[in-house]
Amino acid sequence: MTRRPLVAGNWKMHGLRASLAEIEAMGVDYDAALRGRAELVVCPPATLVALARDIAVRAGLGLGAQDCHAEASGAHTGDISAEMLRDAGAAYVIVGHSERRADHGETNADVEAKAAAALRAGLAPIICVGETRAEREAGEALAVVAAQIEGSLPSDAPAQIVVAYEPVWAIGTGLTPTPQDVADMHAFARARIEARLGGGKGAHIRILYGGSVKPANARELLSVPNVDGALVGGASLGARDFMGVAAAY
Ligand code: G2H
Repeated sequence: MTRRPLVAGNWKMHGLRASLAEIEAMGVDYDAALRGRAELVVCPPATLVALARDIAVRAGLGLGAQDCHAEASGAHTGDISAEMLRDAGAAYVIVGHSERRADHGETNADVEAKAAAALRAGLAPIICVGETRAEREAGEALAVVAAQIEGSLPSDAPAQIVVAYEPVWAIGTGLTPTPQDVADMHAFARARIEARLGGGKGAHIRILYGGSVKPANARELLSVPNVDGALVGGASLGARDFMGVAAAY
């Protein structure tokens, strides 16, 4: 089964207008050869999505956002809908990132509703799952990820959705699981995705690894079976490191 690798940059709450220069710089290195091997997507803060649209189009980069509301519009002060993000130029939206699950109390049901909203708006959701350090140490990592996949993926989701496995203890810490641990979890996740969606979709859905991915470890992590790309945080803020990760392909 051929799945086109996807490297997505999650800028989190970083980036001012001056940061658009980094997206311009990514475009320079994202030449036809690399484009033929992997898809690159940048997910800046919502304030920059519309401003990045033309740059991304010129560079052949995909554009995404980091969260959306579950409804298309309404009295929800401060929130942004998937329709608005689509209108601004996004094609992807991250949902269920562990920082949103922790900081905003988002449940699997919330994440599923956001993913469904993204799909209705024509966006591909990047649905994040992953266990905490305490859960891993308690031997619960597989059960936690299974429950997140079961609860966070809309049961009728198409194969265009993306799933990102991000062990919480590896995020922004410089720690990473062993390649064998990643291989085991991704194979498990693919089986659970198929169990949730059926119809052979599990074999088509890209499963990204996320958590302290950087140029120095990208080749090792991205060559693991069932790893179809990376969700990159800190190392996606600058063109040099982000392209250094993409160079693994
Ligand atoms: C995990 C990742 C991006 P970082 O959150 O989603 O961040 O690469 O900084 O660990």
